[in-house]
Amino acid sequence: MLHLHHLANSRSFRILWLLEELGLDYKLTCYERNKAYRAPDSLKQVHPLGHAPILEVNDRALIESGFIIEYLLKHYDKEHQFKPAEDNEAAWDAYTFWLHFAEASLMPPLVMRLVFTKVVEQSPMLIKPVSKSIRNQVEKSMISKSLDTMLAMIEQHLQDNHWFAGAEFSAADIQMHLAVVGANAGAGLDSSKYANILNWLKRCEERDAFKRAEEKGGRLKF
Ligand SMILES: N[C@@H](CCC(=O)N[C@@H](CS)C(=O)NCC(=O)O)C(=O)O
Repeated sequence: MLHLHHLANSRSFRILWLLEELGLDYKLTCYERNKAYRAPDSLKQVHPLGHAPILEVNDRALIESGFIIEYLLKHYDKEHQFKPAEDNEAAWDAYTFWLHFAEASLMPPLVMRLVFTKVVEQSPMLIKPVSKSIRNQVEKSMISKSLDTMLAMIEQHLQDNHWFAGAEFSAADIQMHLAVVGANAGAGLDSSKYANILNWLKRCEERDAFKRAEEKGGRLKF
């Protein structure tokens, strides 16, 4: 029995989407974020870290979206529909690279941006100008340049490849999707500079499994 614990607007959307792509039967429990935009304490009863996603498999509580994806594919994707086979070396390398890149490189500056946005939102009126100024400095010195460089690299890859692993859709697209949605939040990505990224986002979101995941888990809004 698979039981997904899904937090609104979170990485657990990846697992929901993959479960739909795989056509598996699963139980879904949805959680709302609290006022501080954190996961509710009840998630800690499922796993001590209390982060989403958590996938319960029999008596185990699996965490880490990348690991859960790999676990599901190992057990339920014997035909390599969502992960290239190892002998398809170029596609396997690309799949593995982007699966890791999403969490290890692209998510950290996005999380930093989100944290500073929340700090400003939650600052008392009197110190808001100070927190805004700190946020702006961090954005300028640590976040935007690094994101721009990564986005240029992603744009180039999607100019040369229809999907992250090459010609075929894979779970690397699922892992990258949430991060790219995060990068596209707010004013949105420049449509002339990042046309290939925006077209890829559209292709992802046109998939039936994506639409079913959205119906069940809610639309991602950052
Ligand atoms: N690297 C982990 C990150 C897990 C994580 O930080 N999840 C966030 C949601 S996107 C969370 O649960 N945050 C709520 C909180 O920290 O209270 C993964 O990929 O699963």
